[in-house]
Amino acid sequence: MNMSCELKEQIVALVKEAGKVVFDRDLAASVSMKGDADFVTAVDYRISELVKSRLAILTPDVGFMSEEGDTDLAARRWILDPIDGTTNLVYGYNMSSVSLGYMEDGQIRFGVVYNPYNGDTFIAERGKGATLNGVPLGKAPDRELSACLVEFGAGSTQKQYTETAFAVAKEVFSSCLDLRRICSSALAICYVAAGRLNGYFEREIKPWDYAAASLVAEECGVRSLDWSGKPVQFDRASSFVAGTEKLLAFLLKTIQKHENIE
Ligand code: LIP
Repeated sequence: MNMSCELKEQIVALVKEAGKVVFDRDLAASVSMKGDADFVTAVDYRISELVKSRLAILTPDVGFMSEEGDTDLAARRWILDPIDGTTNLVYGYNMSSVSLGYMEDGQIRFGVVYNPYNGDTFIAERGKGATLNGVPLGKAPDRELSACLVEFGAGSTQKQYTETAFAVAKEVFSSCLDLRRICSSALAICYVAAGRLNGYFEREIKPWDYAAASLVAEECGVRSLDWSGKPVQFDRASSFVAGTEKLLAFLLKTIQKHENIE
């Protein structure tokens, strides 16, 4: 699909409109459980419905995949995380995002990640760079290990990976400047692109967590890989590691030592 400037503007406006739903206190307070330690709120559902219905009008020939129940694997599809950082939303932590990526033939072509709490808007188009709030992001800074801040991703529903995740985290903490847990994967990956963080790892996340953000990162020279070092795919859950060059090599080596991946 050739996206016109007008369509891109409409998509960004839609994501921002959808993000404002987080401020609806009644919807945010309507919380249910999808599983152990796995929250969903009426905000997630409202955003998913809003974005799906508008995209059906704007791009009727494009499929739709969303965290909240849409499993379309069409070659051309939108990939939405209505709220990435739902636990943060439930706890009033003010660190969540709406993440929407457009995929065609196995590649993300366009992506928007929006944090409604501070207005941060990351936009990327394949081959044309990435912006934060309209300002172009250059190449992410390739810091020395001792100067790297790293997002330690460990989903509350993924306790089975505790030993591995914390073994890797312990080593990363010892060698790098510090760890962070902002707990919105999409924002963490965009933060790596913007130099606010330098890397991120997590044993298992879903395509909607990284689809849009991985393009923002790629346009800033940051690769998104699975824990065996292959580029991530967008049709199933995946292990995930992203980082600037020196840090990425260290993260992969550390991960593979603890995972015994050849
Ligand atoms: C969450 C992430 C978080 C990650 C969790 C989970 P949700 O997504 O963004 O950073 O650690 O594994 O996937 O459920 O809030 O959309």
